[in-house]
Amino acid sequence: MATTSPLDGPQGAEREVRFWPMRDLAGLDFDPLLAELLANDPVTRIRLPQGEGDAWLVTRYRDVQFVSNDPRFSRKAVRGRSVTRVAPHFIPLDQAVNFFDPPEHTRVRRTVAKAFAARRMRALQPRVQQLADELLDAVERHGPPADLVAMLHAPFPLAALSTLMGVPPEDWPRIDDWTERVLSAARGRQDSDRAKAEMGAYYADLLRHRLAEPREDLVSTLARAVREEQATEEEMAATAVLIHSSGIHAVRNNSANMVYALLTHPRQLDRLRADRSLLPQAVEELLRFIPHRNGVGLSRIAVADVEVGGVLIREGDAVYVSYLSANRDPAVFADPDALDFDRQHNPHLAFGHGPHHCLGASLARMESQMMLAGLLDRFPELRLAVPVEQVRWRASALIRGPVALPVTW
Ligand code: FLV
Ligand code: FLV
Repeated sequence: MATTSPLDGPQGAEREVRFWPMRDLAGLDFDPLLAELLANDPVTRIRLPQGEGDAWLVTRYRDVQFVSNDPRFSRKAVRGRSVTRVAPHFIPLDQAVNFFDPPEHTRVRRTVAKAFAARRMRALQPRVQQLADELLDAVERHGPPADLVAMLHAPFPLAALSTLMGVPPEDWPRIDDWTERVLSAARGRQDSDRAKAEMGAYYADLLRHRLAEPREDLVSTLARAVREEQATEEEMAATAVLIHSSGIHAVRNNSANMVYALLTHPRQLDRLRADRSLLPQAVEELLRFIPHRNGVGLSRIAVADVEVGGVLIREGDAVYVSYLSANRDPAVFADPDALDFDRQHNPHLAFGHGPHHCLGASLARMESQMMLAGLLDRFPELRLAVPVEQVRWRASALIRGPVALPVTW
């Protein structure tokens, strides 16, 4: 009797390709296509609105971990290839750390890894707390209603990252403008590419200044790596652009999403108010639960034939993983669609997995905890100032978040 294996099914080009059109979703709704694929078609072919050709999309937790941690899936091989994607342009510059593979990746990442270690973040805590306190003071002085995006979520990570990098306050508005243009699917390729190039040139210049006159900041750390020939100026400028813009944009939107999620899940909010020691695990659960982005981010290219979840992926194929769907996989998370601050087992992948795992995870956690703690302490009656349907969400966004978050107390 012949045995059948999953590999006997239709492979590669013979498989149906699903078009994923990237419609704006309401609130923090989970993308219905991701939910369906996770349940029924965990390794599938997709086509996104921009770029060329098709790609694989991997949605289950185990398979996502496997692909993001296996050297046969290359980021370097994506450079210069017009892989099907959500944004018209590539977010990173070619020489940024997320476009390298080990061992080169290890060399580039090592230049900054120590500066982002949990221990260093704890040393930075008082300064970052002061930035948060100043913004929260201003919210109190302003009085209700107030827009938390404008008054807290947007300025806080801009100030925190810029202080860490060593970018002077007079340049923050330019950094802010470049960040919004680089991390957008809606501006068009030319404008986003120009913003990315301008921000890269800004950092190349700042690196030269710090090479001449080092200070106690991250740009000086990057400049030292150039001087000691651990990395090139182009690699360090591109990596600075990635760290700065991603760090601002992800925390800005995700922390607003966290507050929105709390204000629309009153039982969990009450639970947290009643037991403030839950805050760290509440932040982890919010990271798991919130669908951080639309679609998928940066792909990888298979550099050999590899079987994933019983499907043969061919050398040269582009592969995406979804950390969002992995975070809702019922094989790992009981009742995955529930926001539950008492969840005991929460190995979420909100910061990715493998060698490219988010460098700024400790800083992001610290910033999110500070913002939520400050809001809970100061505004015990915090609530939305408008009906929930009137909260407006970023259109054609890569990273999801509210345009404004009007609250009262
Ligand atoms: O840094 C990356 C990133 C950040 C983020 O907030 C969302 C993402 O989808 C990504 C990504 O896909 C790749 C990155 O390097
Ligand atoms: O959203 C994306 C993104 C965010 C980011 O902070 C860094 C990135 O490299 C990316 C990316 O490559 C693709 C995205 O859609």
